[in-house]
Amino acid sequence: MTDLFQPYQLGNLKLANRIVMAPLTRSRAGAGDVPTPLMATYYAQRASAGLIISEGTQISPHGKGYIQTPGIYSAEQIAGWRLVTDAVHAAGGTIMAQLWHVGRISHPELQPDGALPVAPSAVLPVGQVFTGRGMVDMVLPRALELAEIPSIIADYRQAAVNAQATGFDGVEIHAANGYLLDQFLRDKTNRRSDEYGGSIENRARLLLEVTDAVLEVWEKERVGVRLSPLSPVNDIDDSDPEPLFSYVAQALSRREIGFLHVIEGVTGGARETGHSFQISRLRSIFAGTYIANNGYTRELALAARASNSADLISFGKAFIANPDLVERLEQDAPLNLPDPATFYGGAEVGYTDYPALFV
Ligand code: 8OZ
Repeated sequence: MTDLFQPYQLGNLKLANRIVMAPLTRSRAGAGDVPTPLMATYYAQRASAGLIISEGTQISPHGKGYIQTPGIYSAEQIAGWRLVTDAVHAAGGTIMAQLWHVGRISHPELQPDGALPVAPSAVLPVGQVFTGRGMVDMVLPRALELAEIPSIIADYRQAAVNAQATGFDGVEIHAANGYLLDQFLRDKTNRRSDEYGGSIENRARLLLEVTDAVLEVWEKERVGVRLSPLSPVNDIDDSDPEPLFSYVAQALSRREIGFLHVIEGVTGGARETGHSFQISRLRSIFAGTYIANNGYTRELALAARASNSADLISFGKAFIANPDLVERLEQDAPLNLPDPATFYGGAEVGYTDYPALFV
């Protein structure tokens, strides 16, 4: 008998099952990047997940890299998120906020006053962003001054305070997918020569200082970190990821944070990367709850529990198309297929209109 559909105790939070809704950018926030009542409906529809991680929510205006992503720094945004957390809780669910700063994965047209995106170093990302007038090339970012770093950490801390004020059940720090914290971790994007660059300890410093700042706000079981050690998305790479991410997992384990949420492979793509670093090593290094992500099927999730290679399993695209994913997996019912054309932007279509089986 699998325990995939049984409750799981995460610190003092009782999750209804071991299935997690992964963070999913949907670009449907309203003016001022404020969460809307429609977003509350969408999340509440998915409240049978043991745990929902919100879509990335930017901690400051500078942390934004896509149109219509929600923020968590203004009073209006906090009020908007309150609709979401209330709706999820009323439906019996648990939801944490994903705290996000995109760093260089942005564009002046998405930044306050047309500013340059910030990054650990002025390294041009190869790729394009959608600005509202179509896809445009990314630009050379501005390297953060050493003196600016405390204000970035303060923004994360304030976002953690705001998440608490908003009724979230915890927070996940987004340190994956080539965004700001990942840009500091990996040496393709971090060329700094101060105490935030160079050695593994130095490159991990910002993530660990951000984590410590968030731990001043939240009890440790309610804090998680998301990593994607071998994912190349957003033009990121590291010359030697195994010692880097082993160090990070160990440092986070020592802080006794609640969970590590790991994208095992290429984000949204292959689980196998051909790299010699076995990501499963992180599971043994990190003492807390391990959430596995990327390309999990019902069979893989059951196998992960049977072998105890993960405590919880998160699903992304399957949750877009199946509000009742947990019930469908439990009954081995067929799944609706997600429509990529409606992943980002728009309104109800492809968002809140995917049918549930039994309602
Ligand atoms: C897809 C589109 C926009 C953002 C990530 C927050 O990769 C994202 C994201 C994904 O983590």
